[in-house]
Amino acid sequence: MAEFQEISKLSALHPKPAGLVLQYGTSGFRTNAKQLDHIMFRMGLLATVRSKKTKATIGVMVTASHNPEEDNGVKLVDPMGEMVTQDWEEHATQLANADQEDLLTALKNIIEKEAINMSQEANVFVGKDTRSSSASLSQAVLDGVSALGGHSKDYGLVTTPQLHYMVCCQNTQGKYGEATVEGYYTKFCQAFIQLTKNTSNRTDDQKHLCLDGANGIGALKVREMESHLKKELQISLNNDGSKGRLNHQCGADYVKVQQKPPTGVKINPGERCCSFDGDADRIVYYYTDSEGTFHLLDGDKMATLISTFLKELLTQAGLNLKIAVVQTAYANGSSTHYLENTMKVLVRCTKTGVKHLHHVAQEFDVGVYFEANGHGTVLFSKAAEEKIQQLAEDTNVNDERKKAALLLRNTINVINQTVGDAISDMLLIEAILAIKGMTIQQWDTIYTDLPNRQLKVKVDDRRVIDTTDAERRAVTPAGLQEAIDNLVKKYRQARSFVRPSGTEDVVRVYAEADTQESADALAHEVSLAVYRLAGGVGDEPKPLH
Ligand code: 16G
Ligand code: MG
Repeated sequence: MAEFQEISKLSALHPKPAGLVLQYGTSGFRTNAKQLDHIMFRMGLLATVRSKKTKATIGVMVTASHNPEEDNGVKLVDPMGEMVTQDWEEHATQLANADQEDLLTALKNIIEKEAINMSQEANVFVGKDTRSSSASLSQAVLDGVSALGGHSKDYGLVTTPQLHYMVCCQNTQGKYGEATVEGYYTKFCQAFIQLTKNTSNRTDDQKHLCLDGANGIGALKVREMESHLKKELQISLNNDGSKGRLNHQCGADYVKVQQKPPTGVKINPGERCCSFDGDADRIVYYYTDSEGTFHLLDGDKMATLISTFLKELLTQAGLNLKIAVVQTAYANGSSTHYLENTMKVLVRCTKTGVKHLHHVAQEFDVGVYFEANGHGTVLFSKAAEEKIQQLAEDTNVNDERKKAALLLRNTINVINQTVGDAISDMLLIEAILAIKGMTIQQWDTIYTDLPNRQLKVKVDDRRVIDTTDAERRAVTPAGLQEAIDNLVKKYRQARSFVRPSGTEDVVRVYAEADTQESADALAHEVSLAVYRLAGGVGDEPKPLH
């Protein structure tokens, strides 16, 4: 076939370095940008084949999210805007690692296995973040698409969730919104303005938000969006990329892991602040109090605020819909306790990685999912959306139910249901705080986080650690879980688990306990157990204090 000749010719322009093997990580390939040109070309091929298979538009996003500027990566987006189905991750790995001369065979294998009709049209949307390597890498994706005769649309600089949104809009023939950045701003900002319009006497302070854009794409896009907010939200934008380096001592990941404010931002006591990550699919909130103490409001706090708000509205609307919160093992024990025992909402725990949370959330009428690191969104089932819509249009219901239904409808519209979205989450949180007349301090006191610590341990081969029970227990190596259980018993309100990272060559250790000293000590002791029982390399982990 003519296409295949073209591929041979073009793939030679994107050669694979001999011997290089890359694994598909939690959400795609990610490594130093210099090693990724052939991966991008090949993911262009794969997206085209996937588009033929699904008879729908597929997305390819070039980004390495919260990782350093020198890295890059690629995420594939399926027709409804969700992450590519896990069945195809194996195809991605095969294609990525095929030697140059075996590329056509690897591609043909996928085509055969998936029974692809090669005469089917293909359509691929491509986006990129602000990394200096992203321009040529996204061009490599586009080359891959055209090598297989696919159509492509290059959205240029967009956030990851914006690209997910575009794909969903396109494949639902505009029902989800218009597949342009302008359409994105219009949809989400209008919903925000509708939600907040009856919040009487919102002061200027309440309308003001301090934002750390991680020197990335989120900053550019917030600036573009600003006029659509009609001063109902006034954002002072820091780390906008004009001087600082991407994700360097700033951004959601830095703030969450370091548990301190980003550099480059002057924070006034009590002021509401938030940080995006490098591709704007994560957000965390924080403030410093009058004594200068830093308070972090992470994904768990957002899930709690959002689910409380939604549950109250569902009750007021008299709608009997099943709501659940989906978390991972990293969720602070206090948040789980509060949700289950005070809020009486169903909580489910699943493996780390958006794709896992997303799927569990789809099982409910209203599924609120958040990772503690700030990635999350809310999914509404079709039936739930319809019931809310009907009630909002019903002329025979009392004012209270009607008002709740209208708020629910606008809440659905302010949420990007395709994937966690820092911009959309920010608008949702800002709207809820406005509606409830709540300050960030009041939000923070809903429950108190248990002190916690995360550490990394280097081991020879992290695959020796196998986990179960949503990563909360280690099955191998022998004796590790028993050792952890014995250490945990020494502390109060303690919990700890270890898991191999899906994105870095390390084992991650998490511990929480009643005091910071205890959490730190426990995390250190568990690190030592990992080091000794799972083949630690380098120096033994040292105590934190
Ligand atoms: C990826 C995941 C994120 C997860 C993180 C865990 C997506 C879009 N991103 O960044 O959800 O928290 O990996 O990393 O799925 P780790 O396995 O290195 O701890
Ligand atoms: Mg990200």
